[in-house]
Amino acid sequence: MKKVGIIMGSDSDLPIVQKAVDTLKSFGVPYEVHVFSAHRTPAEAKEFSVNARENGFGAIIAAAGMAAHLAGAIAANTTLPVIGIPIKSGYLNGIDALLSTVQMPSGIPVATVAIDGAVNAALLCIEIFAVTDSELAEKLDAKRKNDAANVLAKNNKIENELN
Ligand code: RP5
Repeated sequence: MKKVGIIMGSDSDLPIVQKAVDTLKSFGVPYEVHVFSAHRTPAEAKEFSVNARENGFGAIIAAAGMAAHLAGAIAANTTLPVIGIPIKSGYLNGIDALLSTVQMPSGIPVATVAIDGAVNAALLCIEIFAVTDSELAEKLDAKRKNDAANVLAKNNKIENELN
């Protein structure tokens, strides 16, 4: 199976990024984690991106806060799917990172999830891999069913308590 590259702009992003790691791990999807910054270590970010396909990656998650150019800078150097996680940090609470990540010019796409949306970033990678991997697709179906059962159980509890 291809790997997911998980790149974060700073180690301060790790508490959020960890949720993507945990999600990929729970599906048995291989990954590599790195701290590369579009601004502080642009050469390393570029080298990773340029070589990602031949190094066995199938998708890349890029998490960054503030003036978050990481996902776009990575997408500029690869045609692998890039999923951006805008991280909530600094004075603007992630709105800055959201707009920086989502507003890509035509031709260089970045699929942007919600602010701090690390679980969905991982699930999108899994869904991309599941297009050609029926075992992964079955695991995704099972998770959806399990999640729905949990919500219905909560609904039953509240209905019984309040009605
Ligand atoms: C961004 O700036 C990082 O992705 C992080 O979210 C934010 C703050 O970084 P640190 O100053 O905590 O290293 O580049």
